[in-house]
Amino acid sequence: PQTIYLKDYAPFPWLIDGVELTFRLSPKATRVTSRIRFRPNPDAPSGPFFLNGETMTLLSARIDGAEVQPEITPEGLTCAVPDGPFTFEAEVEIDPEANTSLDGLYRSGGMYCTQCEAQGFRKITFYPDRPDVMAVFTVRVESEMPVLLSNGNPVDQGDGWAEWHDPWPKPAYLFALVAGDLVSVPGHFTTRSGRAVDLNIWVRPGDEGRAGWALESLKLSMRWDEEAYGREYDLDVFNIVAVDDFNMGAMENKGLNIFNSRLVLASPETATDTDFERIEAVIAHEYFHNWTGNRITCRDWFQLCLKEGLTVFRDQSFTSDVRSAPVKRIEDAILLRARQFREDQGPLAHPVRPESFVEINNFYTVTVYEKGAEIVGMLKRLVGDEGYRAALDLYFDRHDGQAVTIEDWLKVFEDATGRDLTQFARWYSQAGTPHLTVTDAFEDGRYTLTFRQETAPTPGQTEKAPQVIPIAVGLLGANGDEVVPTTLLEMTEAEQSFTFEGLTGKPVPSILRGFSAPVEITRESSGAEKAFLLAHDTDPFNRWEAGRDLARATLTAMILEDAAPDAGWLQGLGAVLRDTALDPAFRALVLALPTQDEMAAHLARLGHVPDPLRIRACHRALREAMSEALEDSLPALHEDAQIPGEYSPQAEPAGRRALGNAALGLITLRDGGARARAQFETADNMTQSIAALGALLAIGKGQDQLAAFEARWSHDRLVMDKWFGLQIALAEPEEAAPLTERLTQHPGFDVKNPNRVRAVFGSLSGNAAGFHAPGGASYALLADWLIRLDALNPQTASRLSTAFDSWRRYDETRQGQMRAQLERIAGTDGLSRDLSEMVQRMLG
Ligand code: DPP
Ligand code: ZN
Repeated sequence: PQTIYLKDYAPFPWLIDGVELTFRLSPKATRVTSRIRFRPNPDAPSGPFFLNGETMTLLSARIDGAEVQPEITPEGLTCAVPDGPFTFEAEVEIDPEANTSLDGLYRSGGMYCTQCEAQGFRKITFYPDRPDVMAVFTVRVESEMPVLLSNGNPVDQGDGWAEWHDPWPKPAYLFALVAGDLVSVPGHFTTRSGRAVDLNIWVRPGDEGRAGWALESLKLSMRWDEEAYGREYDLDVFNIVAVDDFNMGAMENKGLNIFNSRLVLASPETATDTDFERIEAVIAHEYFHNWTGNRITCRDWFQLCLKEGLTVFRDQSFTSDVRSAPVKRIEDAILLRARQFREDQGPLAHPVRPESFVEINNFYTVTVYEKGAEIVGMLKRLVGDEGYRAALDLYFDRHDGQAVTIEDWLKVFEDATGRDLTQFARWYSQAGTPHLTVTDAFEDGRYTLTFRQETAPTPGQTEKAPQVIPIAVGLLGANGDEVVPTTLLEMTEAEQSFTFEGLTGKPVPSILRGFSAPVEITRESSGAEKAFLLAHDTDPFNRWEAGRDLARATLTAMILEDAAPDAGWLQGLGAVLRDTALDPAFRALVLALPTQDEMAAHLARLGHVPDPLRIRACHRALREAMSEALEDSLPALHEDAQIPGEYSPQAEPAGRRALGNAALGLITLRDGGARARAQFETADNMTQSIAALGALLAIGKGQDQLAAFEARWSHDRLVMDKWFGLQIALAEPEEAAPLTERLTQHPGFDVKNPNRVRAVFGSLSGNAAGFHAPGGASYALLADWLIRLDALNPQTASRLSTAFDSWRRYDETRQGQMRAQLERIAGTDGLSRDLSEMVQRMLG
């Protein structure tokens, strides 16, 4: 397979004045006719006329009405064309039924739908399938299906057909079409300038009762984008369709978002609080793409973070505003560290803007998305709220209707604020997590903090240059008062000191408040200082962070030195838990330990070879110690979460349930499961039900409840994903592989449904001790299924293969076992470009 390089970018030699498409839908033989008006691009060097096109049959082609015979390759067609403007027409046949890749036009549960990002449109018709070619589309759909949708506004419809017109020029990756037996949950929104917009959430008949939350979330997002960014919606309709078989979470097609049904459908009985929050955030995310992604798009796929980093940052800000900002920040930091720092530590590390790829679908990563969002957050911190708003206004003014680059993005910040971002731009080009080492000194009322930054080598990048790191710092006095409020230090050198004058005593520093940069930090400080911050820090993030550091330190000591759990930390934890002035959601986060995988990463960073079974045992022992030490506080926390009346997924009750269920998990370690069984029996919502089931499974009980759960929910795909996933995630180490294998024989297992496959195999690799259980059975099982899945759905196979990316962390035996599986996959005939690129990089 060919490697594509950022440095080779060249514009397409033609512009498109209009695209007309007609679809005659048929399960195995859909006809697509296209009429595309090309004209030479005055800003591009001339070149051959090449249109992407794969897995389709060309029936006929014409240029300006005259039949032509293009040359066809597996990648597309070339053809001689006139010097000036011309019209290209083609008729092709495609087979949606046979399309198990879920990329292009395919069938899901009897409906037709599309997924074109990044390069699915080339499976639909011959076209310059690249984001910098933007065009106005008119689409006619012919089908006996009752609901026929495409992008933009409806033009007209009749029996068996419908026509749509999207007035906004867009790249092909934002094209969408849906045809199915669907019903809508309708709504209305009036934009601030008075445009009336019809909203529809389209679902399968029977699911209407589960779409209300998505609709409310959409309205909330539309209003928020007007208020926070001054961005209004720009069409007469906004449609969202829920689809069961979908590789991604959701897709921002212009005016016709297509969603994985798990991110649309929710009712109290079927979805957890976390599901509700996630739906709200993803609805917002896709909606926000209407401006950041659609109106302004990416010049090429190397610029993916331009739209994704910014749009993630926007959805994070939205969630902070409509829920709790400190809680959201902590949740985002947990995710970033667990997944993005892990990616940075291994063979898949890459810059937020990569410089080459084989398969672009392999770069929809936590680095591009989450670290990309962190970069936007740092920019905002550096230029301030007003500077940020001015830069964004300039971005929308200057680039509306264009396909642009990270350079264009940074330039608007430079022009709007006068700041030079040359060094800052390294955040986009340099891979890896910067590591800060901090020391301090106090003399004569002067307090000095000294930082050293270092980034470990990553594949293809051995030398790292210093980055601009915004470090928010506050100083606390001995009595807990804040003597210096939060101050933003801007680090630009490899080593740099900052001094605070006029202090009466040596302060306690609170460093990297609000997680002001996506870096790791090492500071030799006493447990007493952390305990002090856990009790007193005015910055909620660092208060949580202090507790997290202590938890990690005590776990590390237990693992490496057989130490007893740290009594001081347990005491501090108790004080936080009982502090009713603190948000319950925050307290729940303080109660959560670093995951076993994070502990493995942490030990590896310290130069140890992690033993997953030992980590699991110590993790368990620490939870038992927590259960005992906090015994007096836990029941009240659990009882406070039994909220009478109608269920609400809003932040406040959800936070109480999060804390109550964290308490339940600990109580269950000592009460034999009595409380959890009672909760399972009486639960009237999924949050309570699944938490009780999880608490029981975690102590090796709950088999009856598991059976009852299955009996109740076997008809419901989304709920059954939880059933499949939870038992694998919580299986005993030696049970994980055999249980997973048995569940693949379950009648409800469907290798063609990505949600089900992820529920099963994502949970296997998420069960750290189970995945790494001695003997390597889990490795072999996952590899078997990756090979099988790859033949059907390369994108999902490739994504799941990242379970192996930490293989070099482990002992020789495990390394050998994992490497053997990676090599077995690599040696498989006919492997997809997706999976082969991933295994090659991991073997690297
Ligand atoms: N639909 C995916 C997302 O919104 C890819 N654009 O992130
Ligand atoms: Zn996105």
